Amino acid sequence: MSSPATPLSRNPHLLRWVNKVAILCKPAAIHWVDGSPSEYDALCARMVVDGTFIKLNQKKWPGCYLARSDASDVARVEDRTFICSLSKEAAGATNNWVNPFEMRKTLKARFNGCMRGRTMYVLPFSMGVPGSPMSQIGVELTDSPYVVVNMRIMARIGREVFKLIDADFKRVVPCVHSVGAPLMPGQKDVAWPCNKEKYIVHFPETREIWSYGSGYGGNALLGKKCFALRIASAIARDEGWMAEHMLILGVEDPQSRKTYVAAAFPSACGKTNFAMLIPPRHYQRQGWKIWTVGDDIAWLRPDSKGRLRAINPEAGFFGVAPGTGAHTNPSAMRSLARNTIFTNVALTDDGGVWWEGMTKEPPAHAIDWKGHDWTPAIGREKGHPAAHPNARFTAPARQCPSIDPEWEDPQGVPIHGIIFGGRRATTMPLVFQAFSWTHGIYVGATMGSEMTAAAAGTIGKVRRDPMAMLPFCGYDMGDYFQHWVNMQQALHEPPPVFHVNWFRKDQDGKFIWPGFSENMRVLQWIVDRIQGRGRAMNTPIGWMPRHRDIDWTGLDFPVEKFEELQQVDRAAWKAEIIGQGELFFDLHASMPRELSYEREMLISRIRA
Ligand code: TSX
Ligand code: MN
Repeated sequence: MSSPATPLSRNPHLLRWVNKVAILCKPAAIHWVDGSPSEYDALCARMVVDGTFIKLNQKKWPGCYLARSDASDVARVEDRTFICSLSKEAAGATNNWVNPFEMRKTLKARFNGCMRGRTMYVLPFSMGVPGSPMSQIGVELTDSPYVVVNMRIMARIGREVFKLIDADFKRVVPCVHSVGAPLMPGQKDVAWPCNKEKYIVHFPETREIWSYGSGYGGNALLGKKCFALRIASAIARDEGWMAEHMLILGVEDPQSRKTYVAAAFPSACGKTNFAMLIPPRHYQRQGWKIWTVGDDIAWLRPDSKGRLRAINPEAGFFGVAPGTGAHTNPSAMRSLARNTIFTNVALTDDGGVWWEGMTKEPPAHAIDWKGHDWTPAIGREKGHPAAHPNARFTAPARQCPSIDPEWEDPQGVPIHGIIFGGRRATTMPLVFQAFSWTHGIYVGATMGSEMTAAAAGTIGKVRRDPMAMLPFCGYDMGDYFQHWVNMQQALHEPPPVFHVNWFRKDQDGKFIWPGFSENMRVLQWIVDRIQGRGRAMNTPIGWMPRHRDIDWTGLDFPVEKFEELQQVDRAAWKAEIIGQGELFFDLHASMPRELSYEREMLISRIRA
């Protein structure tokens, strides 16, 4: 066996760049990542010794580890996320822009010597199956072994990717990551090194990513949000495809026909739960089945016949643990039962993990995500949860019981419909279908969620998150909408667009819709509409099902309740349209005219 210091690539551009970054960051060693199981096991074992990882009870949690982050490094840092295009206008009003020359100077100072005393890993990765025409390749230079092992679950990494790079298969996106915590000679390391100053920087024009100061999730696993969304969205715009914050699922009907949809929801709407939905019993008996392709990101591209096809560029799920349990998402629970890395969940006395919502009964005692003793009484009295609300599991997608047999098809799966959604207590009905592609774009562009737990005075206020892409678009949002409009030209038949809301409440503040498995009834109506057999009525906001257009077998959901759920309240919609207008104000310079026309038409229909 050769030493990890031996380069695994002969590509001169790659070798030169690795050398250049090493001279800047001054690591103590370089490790070329081959992606093998033995390398993974050795890195995990090393992290157990160093205190970064706790090996869980292998009888109950085979192949699983727990990491606890620094208490200050627990989530993405949007205010420290930068898009450094040449012009400020290209980045747009909703992104943090810094002049790229200024930023390069800042980064050079920060990265100078930042890896002292650490190993720099050369981590090649493919987003999408290696060699697929829809895939993209990157190399992340990182001083975090935690990043290497997480990336091995979330992406395709190692030798086979180096092979593609050496064959000059495609352009490589260079990514540099440091936790920003150099070690002086003799200095003892901490379990979770990081720096209080953080920079998550994207150069969309030169297609580079530089990340400094954080070891957590989207800040550090650069293939995910930084590459597969921010950089990929800019590449996709240039090349005529789309990088979207969407799950992909396939609905198999009793005739064994599969209809695929891609769906975008803001955070805290249960996107992963929806991607792994289990149909109610009566649907299962009839032969309905939901197949999961992805739970977070979709790359969509028209094929030579003008049909939209999509891949999930990821290989794993980096899911929020709290709220995930046998009742809300049994498929996720089976996905994370082995070979999973947990971050910031609680450790139970029997060497297992626990988080709020995993089971109804909390354990009598646990070690919380900060490493302190925890009991349900402490949870209640001090309001301290056992797991951090943003605690995560990193689990291989292939372990999901509902993973689609086609999920790794290099050509992607056909996309027959698009769904947008939000968390709205009022105004938004359970489901409607947009009148057209451009109306669908308007629906996606104006979508939003009500804030559940927020600063005083903001509860109930709608936070607009167009296509769930506000934090993830690598260029101006108005230009992004224009790209959606332009995509119609490449599509033989643009997919129908739907809007759903599982969260409407009644006068007593109770959820009207049972949600979860019962969402299958909505999916069936959507599939029926896509296949041209579903019935609907024309309303001012779109096509909507009547009570009789939905299959209610096995659920007592009376027509009056359904009408409350589907009600289009004109007064509420007038206020809604005014709220939607704020977005047009912020983005007026680049907003496509098509969307202004859609707004005018909506106003006319509501007024009529
Ligand atoms: O994920 C959710 N989905 C989608 C499932 C496929 N959640 C959890 C959201 C937090 C991340 C939901 N919560 C859903 C939903 O459809 N609906 C609700 C709201 C709700 C919560 C509890 C009940 C009903 C609705 N309980 C009872 O009706 C008993
Ligand atoms: Mn996401």
